[in-house]
Amino acid sequence: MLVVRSDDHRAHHSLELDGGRLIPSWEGPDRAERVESALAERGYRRTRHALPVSAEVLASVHSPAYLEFLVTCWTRWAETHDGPAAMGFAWPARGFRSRRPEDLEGQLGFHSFAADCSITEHTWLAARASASVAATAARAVVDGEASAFALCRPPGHHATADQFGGYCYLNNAAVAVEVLRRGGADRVGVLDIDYHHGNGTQAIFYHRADVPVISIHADPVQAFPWFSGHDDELGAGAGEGWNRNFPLPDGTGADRWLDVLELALVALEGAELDALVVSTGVDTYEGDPISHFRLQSDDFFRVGAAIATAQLPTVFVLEGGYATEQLGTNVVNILDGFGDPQS
Ligand code: OKP
Ligand code: ZN
Repeated sequence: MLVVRSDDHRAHHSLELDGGRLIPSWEGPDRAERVESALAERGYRRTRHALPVSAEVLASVHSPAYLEFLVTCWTRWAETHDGPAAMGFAWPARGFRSRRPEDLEGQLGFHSFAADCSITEHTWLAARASASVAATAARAVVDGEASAFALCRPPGHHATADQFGGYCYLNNAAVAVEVLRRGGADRVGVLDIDYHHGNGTQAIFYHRADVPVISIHADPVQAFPWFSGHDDELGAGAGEGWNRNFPLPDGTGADRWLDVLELALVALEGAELDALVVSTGVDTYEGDPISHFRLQSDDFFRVGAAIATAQLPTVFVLEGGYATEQLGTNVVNILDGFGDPQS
């Protein structure tokens, strides 16, 4: 399997509000390093550097105002603040208006939905590189690769058209979908197996029938992002029936989780897809420090093998996974389980 990567993620290490303190984010550069070394150890030698994602593809996923905000945020922040991270602290919550303010601190709230996520000097560089990794992996599949792994960091599935949050700034999975669609795949499915609900991906494609989105995740009554991911969110308008959520309780282990994956794959089979994007989070691992499912490292082989039964051109896009030491093993177990005759 082809691996697509970039070094530009390294300078992005943001701060997050955690237990009343600002701490270095759980989502740090060491994550990508662990995945890189596991890939090398396990013989994944076909590696490609990301080519820059086009402005056109980015604009098909995100709003112009949001992209402009991301590009300029740190410079604007540093002109008037000496604090180490730009983050919102007031949001257009219930009863408020969603009219975009002019002031930067207001815009930080307008363009985010969570305080686990901040913008620092190189966040835009890293976020754009991450989207470029996804775009390049998708392009490789358009050009004939059976599958590709996009080693994305920061992750993307929480990012909506115009909001960051949950460590995500640009929606890498949605970028991959758009590149596949432009390359001739009429119907592209998203299968999101991260522990957390991919609220951003759901929102971006909620009204579309050409991009079915299926997610298996922790029940939002118990877990972040709390306000998205219930099983009655089925899509709307033209997209009605094309969004499916499978929320599961904390403590869920591999047998139950894999049964639900079978259901998700049956739903995808009915969608007659041309290609598949897998939002590949391994924070379902039992040792994950911020998540509460109980998959073990060996179970990830079964996850990859099950996804292979869909027999679709597939782009794996890295999302979460915070048990850093086992992260590489868990990710590569999925890829190995999937298998790829070209590798
Ligand atoms: C991103 B991805 C509070 C921690 C809250 C939310 C989890 C974001 C997960 N400091 N962070 O889906 O793995
Ligand atoms: Zn996650």
